[in-house]
Amino acid sequence: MALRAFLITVIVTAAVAPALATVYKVGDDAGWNLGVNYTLWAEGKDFRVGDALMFMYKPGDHNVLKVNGVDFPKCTSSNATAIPLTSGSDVIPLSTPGKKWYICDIGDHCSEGMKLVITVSVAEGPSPAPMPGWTAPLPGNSAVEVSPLNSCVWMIAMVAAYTMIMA
Ligand SMILES: *[C@@H]1O[C@H](CO)[C@@H](O)[C@H](O)[C@H]1NC(C)=O
Ligand SMILES: *[C@@H]1O[C@H](CO)[C@@H](O)[C@H](O)[C@H]1NC(C)=O
Ligand SMILES: [Cu+2]
Repeated sequence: MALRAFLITVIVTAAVAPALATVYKVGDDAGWNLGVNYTLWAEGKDFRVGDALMFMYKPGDHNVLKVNGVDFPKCTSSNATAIPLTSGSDVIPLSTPGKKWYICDIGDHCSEGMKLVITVSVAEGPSPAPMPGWTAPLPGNSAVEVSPLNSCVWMIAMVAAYTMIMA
């Protein structure tokens, strides 16, 4: 029966979606640039191990350098071997819990605001929203997380539902 199959698809999707990783586009539409308050951007976001950050900017204009908590307020890097990311679409997987610090290493960009500190928590455990994946399709919300994986699950669910209804 198509309706029953559809409901099963919805339930399975609901169960799987929250477990999938979120890719956070840093700064949302503003990207990784001057004139953005990244403290404000990170506020209220629930970064988990398995999620990723995506820094989007014009290559050459900026870069992304991971620093430690001592260097972060000083906008410096004491790690001589650390190499900044420069591709303009840098994806950084959040593979361990704890605080992570990132700065733009070009000019005075860091002290002008191009610095981001986040706290990553373990993937397991209680989530503040029961199904964070379901908020992803909302348009026009600056707090919406970019999540190709969730979108993919949604698409599969839609196609499955459509196929079953048409069958
Ligand atoms: C950025 O936002 C945070 C949190 O709202 C605020 O405390 C801080 O003063 C802001 N920084 C700037 C430079 O506006
Ligand atoms: C310095 O940077 C390198 C390369 O990114 C990294 O592997 C290493 O862990 C860093 N060292 C410290 C002390 O943060
Ligand atoms: Cu910069």
